Amino acid sequence: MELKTNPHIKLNADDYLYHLDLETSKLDFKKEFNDVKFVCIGGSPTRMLKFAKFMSKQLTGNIEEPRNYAKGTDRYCLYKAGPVLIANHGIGTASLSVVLNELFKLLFYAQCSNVIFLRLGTCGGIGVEAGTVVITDKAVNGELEPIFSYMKLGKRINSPTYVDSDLANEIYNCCKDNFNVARGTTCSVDCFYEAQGRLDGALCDYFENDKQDFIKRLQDKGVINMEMEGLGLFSYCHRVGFKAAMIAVTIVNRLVEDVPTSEIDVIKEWEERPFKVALQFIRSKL
Ligand code: R2B
Repeated sequence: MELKTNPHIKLNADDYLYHLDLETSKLDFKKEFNDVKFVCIGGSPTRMLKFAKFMSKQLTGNIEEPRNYAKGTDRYCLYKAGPVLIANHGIGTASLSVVLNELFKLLFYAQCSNVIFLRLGTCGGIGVEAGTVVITDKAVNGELEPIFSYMKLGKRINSPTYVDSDLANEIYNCCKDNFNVARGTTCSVDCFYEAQGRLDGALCDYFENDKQDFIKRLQDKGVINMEMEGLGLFSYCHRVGFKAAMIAVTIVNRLVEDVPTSEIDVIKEWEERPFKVALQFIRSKL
């Protein structure tokens, strides 16, 4: 059997998932991962370790330090809590694309089916108060088009993004009574500073009124948050045939300010909100 999106990848071949430091000849992927039904990813390894501990305790009652399957590398981390695989993806689509390719192959070698990907992230809010959990129902690029642009063999490919609105609705409906959640369009870009119209990067040749015009244009298009991985997530998952959703907490309202609060305890509490939404959704499916 071969991976349907790459005929070069065969089920029983030796493969080394380099950035996860996992080898098919050294680990029985099917035995370790065949029961995986959800893959939860987020930017920071520390936050995803926290999520792994939280999910282990909630789903299995296990309070031991979770095993990091990717401990041979410091690129990414990889944990498992019951049927949930947990990894970090770093910042931006380039970093996300590497771990997604290797996670997709891991799921193929483990012969998993009907897996749902959830990105649990942080983002900047547009007109929603900081601490709001945003469920994406449409993803657009910095030109406000629902298109993910990437390079293949030296050519630029523009691929339309697809957000599974049934899945987004399901997540929203299962948590809307318990959490401060909003549904809307996410603008996904490659840079934290200029592409998001911030005035506080080292490079900036525009002014407050230009930034306000940009943010207003976003708002007029229904954008309620900005981040850096959503377009890639939806595009890659759609191409390989996995459902995906994004649950991202706003850590700043960009209509008011550019820089998130420096109160670290407040940020930490906000960062855990997507954990709770994901747990509630995952529990509803088990
Ligand atoms: C949100 O936060 C990170 C940048 O600080 C980035 O990964 C994103 O999308």
